[in-house]
Amino acid sequence: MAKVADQLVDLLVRAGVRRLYGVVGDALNPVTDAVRRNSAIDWVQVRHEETGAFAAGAEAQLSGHLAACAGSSGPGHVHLINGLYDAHRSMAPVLAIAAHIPSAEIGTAYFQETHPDRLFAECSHYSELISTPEQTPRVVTTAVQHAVGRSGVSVVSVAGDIAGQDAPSRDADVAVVTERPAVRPGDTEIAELARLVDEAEAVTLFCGRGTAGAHDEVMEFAARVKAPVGHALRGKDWIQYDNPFDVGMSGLLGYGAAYEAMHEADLLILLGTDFPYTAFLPEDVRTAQVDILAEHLGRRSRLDVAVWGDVRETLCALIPQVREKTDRRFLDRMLKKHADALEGVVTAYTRDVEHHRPIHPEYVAAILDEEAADDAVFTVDTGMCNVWAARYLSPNGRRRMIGSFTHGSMANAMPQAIGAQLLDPGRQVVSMSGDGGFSMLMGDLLTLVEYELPVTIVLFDNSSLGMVDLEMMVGGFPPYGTTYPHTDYAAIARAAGAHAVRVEDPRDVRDALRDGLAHRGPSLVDVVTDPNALSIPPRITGRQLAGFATTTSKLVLSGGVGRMVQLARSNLRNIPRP
Ligand SMILES: Cc1ncc(C[n+]2csc(CCOP(=O)(O)OP(=O)(O)O)c2C)c(N)n1
Ligand SMILES: [Mg+2]
Repeated sequence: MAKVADQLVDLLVRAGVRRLYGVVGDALNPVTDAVRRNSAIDWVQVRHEETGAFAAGAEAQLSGHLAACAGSSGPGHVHLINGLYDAHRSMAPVLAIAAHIPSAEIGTAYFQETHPDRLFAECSHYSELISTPEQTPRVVTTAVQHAVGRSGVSVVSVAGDIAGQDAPSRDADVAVVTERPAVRPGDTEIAELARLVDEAEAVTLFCGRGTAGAHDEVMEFAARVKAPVGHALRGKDWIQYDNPFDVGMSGLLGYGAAYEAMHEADLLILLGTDFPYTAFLPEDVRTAQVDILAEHLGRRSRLDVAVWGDVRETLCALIPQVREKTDRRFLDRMLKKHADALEGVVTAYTRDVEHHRPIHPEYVAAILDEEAADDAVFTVDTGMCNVWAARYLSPNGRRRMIGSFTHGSMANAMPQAIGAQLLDPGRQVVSMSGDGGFSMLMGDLLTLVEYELPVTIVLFDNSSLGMVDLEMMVGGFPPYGTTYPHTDYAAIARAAGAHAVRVEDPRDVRDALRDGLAHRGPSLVDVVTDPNALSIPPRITGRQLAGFATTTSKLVLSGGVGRMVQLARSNLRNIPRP
């Protein structure tokens, strides 16, 4: 007779889940046993449950389909929480199973007792406890519909004794949602937006993650209304490539002329972005915003038209309704500004960098961009790796870059790489890791080795919590608690069974990366990098930058921009000569 746990696992499989990441534990035993007996799903044993949650979140972000993780009672599921926050805030459909203490003990401060249905309330759309077997099909189905339908986390809690009981007679033959619908905004909003576009002389588009799958429509619209196109970090994958209207990225890590294009426009259209830094958004420019989530509309900036729908559908409806503009002076001026801005910073890493010791991290990022595959997945640690990835990785529509871009957690990259590689074993997966981030969940290097995953970890090893060091410096604090003793991570990785090399001479960087990327199992390229890589523009004073996530500054960090300069120059060649 099937148990509650069998029914739960069977429902996950029907919803498309192929792996359950976690660490076993007594209350979870009926679930792991159900996985063992079900050939359609694998158990992936990680060394820390947070890794499992990050890995599931990465799978979900890359595939768009439901992924899952599990934790045993109390501390086991508490360990999931940071990874689940990240998945939820990245809008990744993830279902977590939180095993619970024996049902008869709930409410008695029993050994390991927590209240998982409450614990996960803030990082999920749905968090419920299965108290009787009869609830199982409906609770699990509802959890799936929440995670997939609303793009985020659902948590199902179940005590071990309940999970081990006979399943209810009602079969779990419920259809579950798998694909998001296309959402077309109302005619009134489209007409109003078209009117604003026709009235405006200078339109700028600013694009976020919601432009995924809408590259062609964004370009067609920009061409029609002669609009410069900027992006937020999460829009980079979808917008920066094949973009003759590119004016770069806005924000603290930004570069180019996105800021100017947004502020000097007379209509700014925000496309699928919940860009959080209001200091970078104009206060006196007419603004329209298009988003699939109505709650995103207007929460960061002034808004003249709120358009509730997905970006692609909106643009398909809008394009035929707007008049084609002929005056491209604003666009050309911004493209020129963009190219000039990039020229101004290009020397940041190029000067004598082949001899610079410790190795300049921008040099490593630039070479990695050249050596990585055209369809590589990059996972990027929070910290300075965000800066290097934002400025040096060249998207092409087939590469993908994921990080903890909304939650901003450290230690995300290597765990996300585990999920990315298991999802697609033939694809090149590169983890751009900070030494702080890597060492935080370093135990899961053993997971890479155990499953022989060919992930390449490129470790930016500056013996420092570099991003915070920088924050302290600009905040007027003396750096404190930001350095680590030098550690030979390559030796640790070799001892764990991975291919690993420590690189201290810049001339060895390219070969070390090539070898790491070509290696058929896990590899770690431990590059000893300069902790003082970025200079702060001298005009920044303490009060202007109050912290990475809470910045009120409009200033961006200095540094190079790699291949983008060539792109900007080639876009200038598209400007028609009079
Ligand atoms: C879990 C967590 N703890 C602390 C922080 C604050 N924080 C942000 S970046 C950072 C430093 C990261 O250091 P490392 O991984 O070595 O990268 P680096 O900036 O040196 O390249 C810290 C401590 C955070 N974002 N997340
Ligand atoms: Mg570091």
